[in-house]
Amino acid sequence: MKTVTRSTCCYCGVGCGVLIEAEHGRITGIAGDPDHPANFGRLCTKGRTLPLTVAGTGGRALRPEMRTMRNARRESTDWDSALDHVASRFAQIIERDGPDAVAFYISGQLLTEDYYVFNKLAKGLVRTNNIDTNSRLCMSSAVTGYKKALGADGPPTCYEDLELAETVLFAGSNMPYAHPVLFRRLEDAKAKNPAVRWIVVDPRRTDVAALADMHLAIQPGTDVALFNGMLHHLIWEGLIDRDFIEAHTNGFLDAKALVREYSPRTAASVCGIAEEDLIRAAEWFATSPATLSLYCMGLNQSSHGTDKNLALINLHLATRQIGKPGAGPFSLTGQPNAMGGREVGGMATMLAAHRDIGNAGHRAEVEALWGVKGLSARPGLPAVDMFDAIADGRIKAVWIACTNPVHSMPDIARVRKALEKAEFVVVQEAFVQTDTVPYADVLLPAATWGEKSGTVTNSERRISRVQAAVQAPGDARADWWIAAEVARRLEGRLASRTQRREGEPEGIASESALFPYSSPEAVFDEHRALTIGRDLDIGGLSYALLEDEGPKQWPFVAGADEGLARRYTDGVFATADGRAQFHPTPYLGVAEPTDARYPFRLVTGRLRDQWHGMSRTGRADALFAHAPEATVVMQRGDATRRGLKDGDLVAVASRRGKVVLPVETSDDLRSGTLFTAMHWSGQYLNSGGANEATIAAVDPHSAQPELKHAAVRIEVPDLPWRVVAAKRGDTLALRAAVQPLLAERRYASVRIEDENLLVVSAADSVAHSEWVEKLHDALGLPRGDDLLEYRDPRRGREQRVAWSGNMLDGFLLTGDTSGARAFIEQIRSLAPWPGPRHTIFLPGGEDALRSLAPRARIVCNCKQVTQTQIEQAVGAHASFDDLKSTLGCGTVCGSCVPEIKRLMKAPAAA
Ligand SMILES: Nc1nc2c(c(=O)[nH]1)N[C@H]1C(S)=C(S)[C@@H](COP(=O)(O)OP(=O)(O)OC[C@H]3O[C@@H](n4cnc5c(=O)[nH]c(N)nc54)[C@H](O)[C@@H]3O)O[C@H]1N2
Ligand SMILES: Nc1nc2c(c(=O)[nH]1)N[C@H]1C(S)=C(S)[C@@H](COP(=O)(O)OP(=O)(O)OC[C@H]3O[C@@H](n4cnc5c(=O)[nH]c(N)nc54)[C@H](O)[C@@H]3O)O[C@H]1N2
Ligand code: SF4
Ligand SMILES: [Mo]
Repeated sequence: MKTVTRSTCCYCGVGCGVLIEAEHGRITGIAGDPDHPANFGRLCTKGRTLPLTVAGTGGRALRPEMRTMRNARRESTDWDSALDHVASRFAQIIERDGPDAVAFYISGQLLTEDYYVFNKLAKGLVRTNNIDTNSRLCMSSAVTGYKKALGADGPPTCYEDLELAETVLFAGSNMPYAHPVLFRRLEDAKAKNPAVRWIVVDPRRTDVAALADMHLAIQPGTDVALFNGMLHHLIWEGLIDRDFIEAHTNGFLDAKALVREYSPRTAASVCGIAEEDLIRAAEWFATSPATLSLYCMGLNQSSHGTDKNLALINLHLATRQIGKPGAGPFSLTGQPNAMGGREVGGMATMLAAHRDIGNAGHRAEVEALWGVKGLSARPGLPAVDMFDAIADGRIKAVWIACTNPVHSMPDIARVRKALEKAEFVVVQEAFVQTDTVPYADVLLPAATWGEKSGTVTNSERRISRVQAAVQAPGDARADWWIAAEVARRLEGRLASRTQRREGEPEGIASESALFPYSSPEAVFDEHRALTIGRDLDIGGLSYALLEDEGPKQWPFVAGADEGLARRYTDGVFATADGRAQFHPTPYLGVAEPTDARYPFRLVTGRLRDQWHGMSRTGRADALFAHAPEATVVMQRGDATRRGLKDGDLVAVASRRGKVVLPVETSDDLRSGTLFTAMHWSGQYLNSGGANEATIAAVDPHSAQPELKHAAVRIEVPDLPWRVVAAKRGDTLALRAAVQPLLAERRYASVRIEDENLLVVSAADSVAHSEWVEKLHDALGLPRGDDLLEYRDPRRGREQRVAWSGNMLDGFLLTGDTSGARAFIEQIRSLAPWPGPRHTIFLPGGEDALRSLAPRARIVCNCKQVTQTQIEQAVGAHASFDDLKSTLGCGTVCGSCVPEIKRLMKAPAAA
């Protein structure tokens, strides 16, 4: 029987509604929910391919696993044993070393209910505030920015403002890649009203920068100088709203005094942009009827990310671009439930429902609501400090859930060291092919998208119901359930610390006082109770209401018909005196300036079709077509000056570590800047990717690390020995087989070339023939009749071709690997080899192979349209509508539209 289940996409903070189709317990399809107010039926490439990520159980965590002795292998076990083991190890360590000797590192991808239970477990039961999340790497500067300036966390804006804004400032946000469906709404708004202006502040020329009315290609990290310079100009020209400032804000004079030093000329020169552009941007910002700023990691991931946020909010306050339709500082949330995590207070520095740990009254309120005593007043350790404390032994046990810190934290060498040192590591994961799973002493298998039920809150404070369409495979369980089961056991064991009830045995609490939940709904109801009277009051919400009436924005007080679309429309802010606060924001630069030894600035960010550590998107071969392998993007002139061309291997080295990658030249960067995508990890490379090089410097207010910028140099390693091998088959299984070999070479990279075709490239200073045999076997290349070999020792060349009938099924080349591309194309063509097998090595065979045209890059994933096809059509003067009707590109999900428009705008440059 076919079922359709209403739920949400589990990727980005847009929070699109989806309809999940399932049959016989398997997810078979997906569609955008036409009634969901975030997407009205749209989905992007990632959302559309979600069913592929949960197809099959290969690579899924299916059973609890644990090791009882250090360095032993983990063995499968049953839930009771795993849960008892986790509870008893945690209890032991807490009894021995105190509650702050344990820590929880969780995720903005958990549902609100999961998050709530973890937070209560840490703060209410263990009584440690050592619970932090990957939102520390993501949203924490936005949180401190909002709280300091407006008095409360959460954006004042809503999605409708995307349609109502007349000037849109994108600051450190690559929306076409990171928030695609919201970008569709902006595209539509601009198409309807061409007077709408887009200003983009980004050191790279992204697709939106290329399409914008103005691109301020600032030097990385200089945003504060830019915003200060803009404010200086507006004050000087009298383009600020004095009445509003007078009536509704504090601190303007301090901010004014500070920006005195930032004349447009000074600021523009710090930023490396034209003074006229800065002035024009300021005037557009101030004089537009409605200016909306959309900002993301380019502001937050900085050692002064809070100041970047505050400097931008200063501009909004000074010009009254806030609290009215189409205007305001809109922090785009990254993860699907970063907001929900903030609501339940699931971080080291906050308490439930936007309460503060340091506030005794707030602690007492939470104690009363939870029925506990003695919440810890000591702030917990934020992510970077938490891993440092694990490394130096202050924290002995850590429970990691729904995040992959050995990939995503800055300076991962430090994280690896910490996890090696830890006495006890629990990893709660849905997929096993990640860089963190090997460190688990206990692996707890989690249910994932399509299998979970609860709620999430998207970027516009809108709460949606998430529903399970199928049962989780194997023994995988919902995250809230796992946390609550351990909590119940821990409650029994820690009962001596609290008040063990008369006659109650030590061990599992038969009737849990603190964790009595039988469903996520019970958890939600408790969370709701904690919000009543707070700024995020959701007293009027329930599962039933969300299911009957659809997603709702908070606040949504009891008896309300609707949530609040826009906050602060009356000019009353959430501060004690109701006034917003200006902050003087001096420009402080980046944590690690470039110098003669490390002359390049490494910038990191996202690809269109991949999600973080790729544990999910990496399961959908189709998502590799847009960017099939890890590269480092280098400005063309910088590359030429060093004699580098596309494909040359370089080491991007910082003071902390390095990553070897092929060069990809580009005109979209300024000289001195490099870019690499954050997604690639030890699952694809011989290193852990970008974060081998990044720096763990953090913002003093938000503790958010500067993941965007590190000073690096380019080394050209001498790696003359090359291997390229490929195999057709289940790429997930092939990847699992070759991954353990990658770290053995000085360069190794896995690319997914096509559906069911995996390619491994490696390089080293000398030949490693045993490794070649290991690779041969890991790829499952044949050894008998179906292998054809050609050796030319004089030219140091070896070629192995695997056959399946008269088709090429794989190959392995060492020495001269220049023929690899031709072999790949032959496999991709799915054409039988026209002659006897051995002719493939004869001159005629080589010619036949060489004549195969290399595949061009796919721009449109849905219709498989290549860049070459689009460029040819553009060359023949096709309009956008022509392209749509002839090639079909851009007609389905629209994720490719910005790139197509860009190719049309500047065919030569692109
Ligand atoms: N496809 C895809 N979408 C995603 C995600 C994903 O993994 N893949 N992840 C989600 C998550 S969790 C997040 S947090 C968001 C992130 O969404 P974004 O923040 O929009 O994405 P990033 O690519 O990390 O960074 C945005 C831009 O910041 C620029 N930048 C770098 N340094 C600076 C600077 O100093 N100043 C300014 N102004 N700009 C700078 C980069 O060049 C980059 O283009 O995306 C969400 N959506
Ligand atoms: N250099 C650099 N580093 C960065 C960034 C950057 O821009 N540059 N961005 C940072 C940002 S903004 C973010 S948000 C982080 C993201 O970094 P991570 O949090 O490490 O990202 P994910 O790979 O999404 O990790 C989520 C994990 O949860 C697993 N999972 C999936 N579903 C479930 C489930 O239902 N339950 C459980 N328990 N597990 C599940 C997935 O398999 C995956 O391994 O990366 C940060 N790191
Ligand atoms: S924009 Fe794409 S990734 Fe984000 S929620 Fe919507 S479908 Fe998912
Ligand atoms: Mo994020």
